[in-house]
Amino acid sequence: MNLEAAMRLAIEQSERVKGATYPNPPVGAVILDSDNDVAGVGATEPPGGPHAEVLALRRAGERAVGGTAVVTLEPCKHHGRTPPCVDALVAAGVSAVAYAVADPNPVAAGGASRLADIGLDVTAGVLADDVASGPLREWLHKQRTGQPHVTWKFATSVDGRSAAADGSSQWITSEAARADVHRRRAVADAVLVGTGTVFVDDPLLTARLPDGTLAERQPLRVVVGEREISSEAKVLNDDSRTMVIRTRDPHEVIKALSDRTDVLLEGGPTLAGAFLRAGVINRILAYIGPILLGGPITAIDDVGVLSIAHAQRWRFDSVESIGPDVLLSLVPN
Ligand code: AOF
Ligand code: ZN
Repeated sequence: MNLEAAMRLAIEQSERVKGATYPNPPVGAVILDSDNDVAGVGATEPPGGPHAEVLALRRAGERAVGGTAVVTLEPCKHHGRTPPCVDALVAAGVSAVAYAVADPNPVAAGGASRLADIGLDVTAGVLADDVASGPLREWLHKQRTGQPHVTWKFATSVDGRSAAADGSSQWITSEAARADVHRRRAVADAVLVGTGTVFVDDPLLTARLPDGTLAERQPLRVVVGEREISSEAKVLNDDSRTMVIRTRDPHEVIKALSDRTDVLLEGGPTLAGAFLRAGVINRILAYIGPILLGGPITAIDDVGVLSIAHAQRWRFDSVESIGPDVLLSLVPN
């Protein structure tokens, strides 16, 4: 197996633990033996547990000797909650290390040059863009800015409506698209709605499996706004924890969520507009159903654009079909 194929496997490993490692990054690692066959794989355990490399080395055992470690993040050289991965790699006898992105955390960084100094063959940047825009996107954003990464998710008709004129909105997108949203809730750190959505839709905001049962991991549920919500609101039930933030100022909300890495904003149109105007949305996920609704209820209110010259311009970073619907992913241009 070549380095890129091994890195794809490491990315797959990291995606399996996405959401379970924060505030630590979801890292994937693959150990190739001296014939370049896969000897072991691993992914970061929840904080305090072993890093990806250590698990992959454990599984590879003696086959790591003279082999290559392929890791989505530069191996750490610090004693944190766990000992340095560079020491584990050297002790296991690997002769080469390839990684995708450098560790921006000043405490952990420097592993690559340490390994090179010891005489290992070190390759940086393997599939770096795939990793940086994929499994490590939210964590890298948090490291760079100190703020959580915010994804705004919404579902609309082809003509941008989130409900029919009478307010009915079940269902604009298919079961398959809704299942995708639940999978994303299960890997998010927090799921956010405004009080308006609680009044209108009374959502549970939990991550559920297709049979309706609760997923193993539940995000923190967050309700934002100045109005009091009913103590009977479903979002306050015992299925997961819920935080109520008594402000509509997006910057205040971000500040209150500063210990989070990956926040999923699920609306409604007023809150999403405020977040877009404040420039605190880092990714948009638009689920679009093949239906037309017309009428006044749009997915988003005012985004502060009065003229086309001031339009918010984004870039599609992926377009995929989900059952009969499409999912557009956008990132800032
Ligand atoms: C790696 N492999 O799988 C991960 C790394 O608190 P600690 O000791 O667990 O260290 C957390 C830091 O280590 C984290 O901020 C990041 O810089 C790095 N994470 N490093 O070599 C891994 N998860
Ligand atoms: Zn480490």
